[in-house]
Amino acid sequence: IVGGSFTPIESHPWVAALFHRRSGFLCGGSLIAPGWVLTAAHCFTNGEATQTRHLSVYLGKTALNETDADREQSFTVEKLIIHKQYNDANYNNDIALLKIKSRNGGSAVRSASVRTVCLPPAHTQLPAGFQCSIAGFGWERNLAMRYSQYLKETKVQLLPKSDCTSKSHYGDMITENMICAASPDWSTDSCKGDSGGPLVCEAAGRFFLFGVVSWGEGCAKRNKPGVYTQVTNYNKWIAEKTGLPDNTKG
Ligand code: 4AZ
Repeated sequence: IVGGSFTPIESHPWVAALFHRRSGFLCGGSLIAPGWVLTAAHCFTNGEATQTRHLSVYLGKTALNETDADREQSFTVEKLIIHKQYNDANYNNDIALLKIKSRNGGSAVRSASVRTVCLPPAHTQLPAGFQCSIAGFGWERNLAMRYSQYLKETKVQLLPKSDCTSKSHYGDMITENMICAASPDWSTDSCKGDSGGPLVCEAAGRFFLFGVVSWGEGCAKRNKPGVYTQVTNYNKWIAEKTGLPDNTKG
């Protein structure tokens, strides 16, 4: 996260940190059910990251390279489900699911530092300008070359699609499965390493996962908003793949 502020995991308790045995920190994610983490498909395009035995998932983590046994829960990956129509050329359908299990075979246990985030009702749209938050361990500036040691958060606003698809922004690189968000002064944004993590919007007193951090041209650059996978297009896919009830039809 460029700009924004450091935050304890208790303020974003659905944030997951995904690690690869060899390469270390890989991506963010969001806990959508006690046994399921939603993340980005592009986290797994480096072929070896698709070997689930090399992956681990941490919940309740505020510091990337420190263990806080009282607040953390760790998991292996039982199943990695990458969207079949994920397109590595334009990041369309940049969404994936991880089925997680703890050392003793269990799921995530709810606590102050670990809890699920709601999926928004299918095809609901929030108005342009709506303020949402993003959180992650990604770079704190362009070309930082290192991840943030501590979890950060920031506020961004949903952009009108017509702005995001305008020539000055991203033109036809934006598909119907993408939403754009930025700060009005372009000072704060998601960045490398925030991928897979949550764009969460509060509505009717609840927190809903509206986006998955996907891509952008650089970070916090003028006219180059962060691009997020539009989660409301995938309620059916998520229900199918997880077997969870689709409670999101409104
Ligand atoms: C990346 O490289 C990346 N500003 C993620 C998010 C954004 C840009 C790049 C959005 O993973």
